[in-house]
Amino acid sequence: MEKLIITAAISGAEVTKEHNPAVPYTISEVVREAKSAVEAGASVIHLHVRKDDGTPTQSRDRFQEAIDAIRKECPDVIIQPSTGGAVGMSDLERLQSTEVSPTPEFATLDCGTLNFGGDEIFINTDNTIMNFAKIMKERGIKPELEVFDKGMIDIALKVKKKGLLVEPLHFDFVLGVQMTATLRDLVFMVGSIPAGSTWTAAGIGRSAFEIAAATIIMGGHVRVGFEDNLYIEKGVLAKSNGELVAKVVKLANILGREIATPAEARKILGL
Ligand code: KMH
Ligand code: ZN
Repeated sequence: MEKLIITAAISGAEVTKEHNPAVPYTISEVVREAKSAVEAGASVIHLHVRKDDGTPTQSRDRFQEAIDAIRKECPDVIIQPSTGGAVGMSDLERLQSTEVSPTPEFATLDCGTLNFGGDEIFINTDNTIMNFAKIMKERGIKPELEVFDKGMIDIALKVKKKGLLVEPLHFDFVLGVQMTATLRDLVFMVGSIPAGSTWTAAGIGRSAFEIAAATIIMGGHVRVGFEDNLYIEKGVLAKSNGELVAKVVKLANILGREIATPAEARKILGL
């Protein structure tokens, strides 16, 4: 089986220090969390940035600052900026994360609109998705197709039909936001993507490690991190993203799956 790529989603845009005091806001906190994840075995950092007070931002300058600072400590890691940003941001605002230098090799592409809790709606119209895909293709950025339910796989395949996505596709199944996060859901999602695609799965909240274990067995790749889950076990907050990544490494060791280095992850993903 292919080696396991672990993505650390170190901060997200929605979780705060009130949820877990280790959620990073400042550049030095972002570097601390990225470094802890990489040292534990992550080869990809999924990156959101914040202002120092924790407010989410898609500012090009803030992304540049964070990426440059992470690079100094973790020169080889794959940095995957978010183009999702936070609920309510405009498309132009969100795309700024792809305008850093050098151009990112990898970035997220959200493939549909979804309920994000309470009155929040994360809007991704067909035109938004196609425009993001076109820009990412022109800039040579590989999209990680963020799919929060099966319909979003179908939207991604529609975008591919228009020639805006290059195969092999890479999907990230985000389970536990819009759809539930059961093993049946995971098997259904994996069976719904084109042969030859690669995939990562992220279980939100309490499903994180159950989804991780199933994914390791099924040959997919795993995403964990504060964006998705703040607890290392029931009722115990994780001290760092590194602690969450280390738990996935432990599961992989038990289940006999080796961990990919960033160079190996680049090969597997075709970056
Ligand atoms: N914060 C969510 C609204 C992504 O990074 O592309 C969007 C998100 C997905 O986190
Ligand atoms: Zn994200």
